[in-house]
Amino acid sequence: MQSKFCCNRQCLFILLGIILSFVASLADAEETHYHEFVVQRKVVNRLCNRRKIITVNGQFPGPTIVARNGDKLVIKVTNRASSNISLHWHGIRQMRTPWADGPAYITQCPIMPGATYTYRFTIENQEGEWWDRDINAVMRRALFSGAAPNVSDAYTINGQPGDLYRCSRQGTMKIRVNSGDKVLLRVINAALNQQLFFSVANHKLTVVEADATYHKPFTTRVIMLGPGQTTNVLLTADQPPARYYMAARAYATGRNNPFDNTTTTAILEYKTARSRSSSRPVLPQLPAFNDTATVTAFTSQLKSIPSNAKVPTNIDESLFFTVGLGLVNCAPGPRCQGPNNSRLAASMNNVSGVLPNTTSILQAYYQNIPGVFTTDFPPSPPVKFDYTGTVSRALSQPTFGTKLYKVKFGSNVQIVLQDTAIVTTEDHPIHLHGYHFFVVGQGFGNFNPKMDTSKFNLIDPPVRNTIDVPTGGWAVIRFVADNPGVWLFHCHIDSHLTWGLAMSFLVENGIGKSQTIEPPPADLPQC
Ligand SMILES: *[C@@H]1O[C@H](CO)[C@@H](O)[C@H](O)[C@H]1NC(C)=O
Ligand SMILES: *[C@@H]1O[C@H](CO)[C@@H](O)[C@H](O)[C@H]1NC(C)=O
Ligand SMILES: *[C@@H]1O[C@H](CO)[C@@H](O)[C@H](O)[C@H]1NC(C)=O
Ligand SMILES: *[C@@H]1O[C@H](CO)[C@@H](O)[C@H](O)[C@H]1NC(C)=O
Ligand SMILES: *[C@@H]1O[C@H](CO)[C@@H](O)[C@H](O)[C@H]1NC(C)=O
Ligand SMILES: *[C@@H]1O[C@H](CO)[C@@H](O)[C@H](O)[C@H]1NC(C)=O
Ligand SMILES: *[C@@H]1O[C@H](CO)[C@@H](O)[C@H](O)[C@H]1NC(C)=O
Ligand SMILES: [Cu+2]
Repeated sequence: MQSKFCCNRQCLFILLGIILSFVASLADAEETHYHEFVVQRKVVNRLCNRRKIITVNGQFPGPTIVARNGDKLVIKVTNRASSNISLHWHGIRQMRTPWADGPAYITQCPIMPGATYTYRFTIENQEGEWWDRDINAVMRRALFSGAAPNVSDAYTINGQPGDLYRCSRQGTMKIRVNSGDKVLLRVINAALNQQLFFSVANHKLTVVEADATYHKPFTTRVIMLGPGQTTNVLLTADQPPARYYMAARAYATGRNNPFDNTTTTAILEYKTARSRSSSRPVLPQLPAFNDTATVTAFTSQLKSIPSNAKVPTNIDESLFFTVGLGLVNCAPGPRCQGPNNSRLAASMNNVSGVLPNTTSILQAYYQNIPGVFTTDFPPSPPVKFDYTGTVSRALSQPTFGTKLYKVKFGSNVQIVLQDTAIVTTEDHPIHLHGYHFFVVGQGFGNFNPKMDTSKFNLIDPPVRNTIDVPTGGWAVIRFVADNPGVWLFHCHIDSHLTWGLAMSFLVENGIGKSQTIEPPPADLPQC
């Protein structure tokens, strides 16, 4: 499990990684699990300094919850930190209770210091594990200058940078194994702003799950995860007894984007290894930082189990969204620190998403509060251009708005996600709340419906909730809009999200109670 550790003041809030494991095959008994989470700051020693991080119940990574498919979870969250928080749960669906989804100002206002909110939901039809993190609006403070955020000092595995960093030998995570053991590694990218490669020296990884859905097993030396993605791999301890590093470092695609180029490690240690503490573990060879070919080779092997795949074919909503960065012109000054007298921005279909600040979008929808959002998010780019070619500066300034796209309950939705070259092409991990989707195709350059549609995989496409749109390329996803509510759709790179790379879907109620969202809980946080 990786997460990013940074020392900037604005990064204090990122360090949550809560993991829930549950066993789908043992379903039947529908139990209710009660948990209390106290979100609080804690001082830890990292990289030769004392630093304050945000923890759940004093633990980082956070606690593990074990539950089964069909179980109910009641999680009482109390904010004892000094900033607003909100929690979002990956990999499960809050059917009819979108109020428990979490993103601040989308489904409810943030949980303010001292306040409590109880998340209640049922685990529905997913296997695997999920995690959760703070997507606090505090990030907006880092936006003051309009420049790119500072890079972090280290990545971490289970909260520890590992012994390639200064002052970090002591805490380095160790996994001790017997020869022949089969180990399940649940790898979660909890980094704020960085895609990561992960590999274990001399050992093959068998991928069995991605984003809380089982996939056809395949073996690989290296995996890549965007922020928000999860991958479960099996590893067999079949090498000579010794010590081997597990390591992760950046996959970085933005042109001239500074990034943290350090490597985080943990140690896989055979119990029978001689001279345990003295010998240096074997380091895996990680791909080059810009090795898109390895990423493509990895992602193209990911296939769902066809019996689980009911890919929608008659498309009701055929959407085309550009995803990318932008520049807003500004007069020189402290708030104008982007390139060439600009502030950095980001958008989908040229709309840079703005959060409301007096209520959440879901409350505004449910309670008919006017003036909070509009439902005119464009289904296709307002201007057609050579998306991945040389783009004129005249096109780079987006518009701002809180625009939703409305779909009828049960619609079959297809979205072409197209990267743009505005400022730079870049791999964007796009995350959809409330749903898993099929990834029916992806490629490089501009999507060409004539050439590319016929190559869609409608048999065993990967099932995900976060798709890395290839850098300078496109990805096509499909899902059935059978979960009513307001669902955020956004880039999981936090700086891009806060620059506006986000919109929301408004999925209307269907017919009858089972297709209608429940009323909000009494303790829903208000602004
Ligand atoms: C980035 O780091 C520099 C130097 O440490 C600091 O002056 C600046 O305020 C930081 N920028 C942000 C956005 O935190
Ligand atoms: C990381 O970046 C620093 C500074 O830009 C450079 O000196 C160093 O060689 C880089 N390390 C690697 C492993 O690329
Ligand atoms: C990757 O980076 C290397 C060295 O920085 C460079 O020579 C190479 O052209 C880059 N490859 C791609 C595909 O951008
Ligand atoms: C900034 O301006 C320079 C000179 O006109 C140009 O080469 C560069 O591409 C511009 N940068 C951006 C991000 O537009
Ligand atoms: C709240 O949102 C409105 C509408 O976007 C904006 O004009 C106003 O400046 C915001 N207020 C604060 C305190 O952010
Ligand atoms: C975005 O909208 C602005 C304002 O209408 C316009 O100037 C710009 O060219 C548009 N860019 C794109 C990529 O559509
Ligand atoms: C915390 O949330 C409240 C309610 O939305 C808001 O008024 C306040 O400005 C937020 N504080 C910060 C630091 O974002
Ligand atoms: Cu992005």
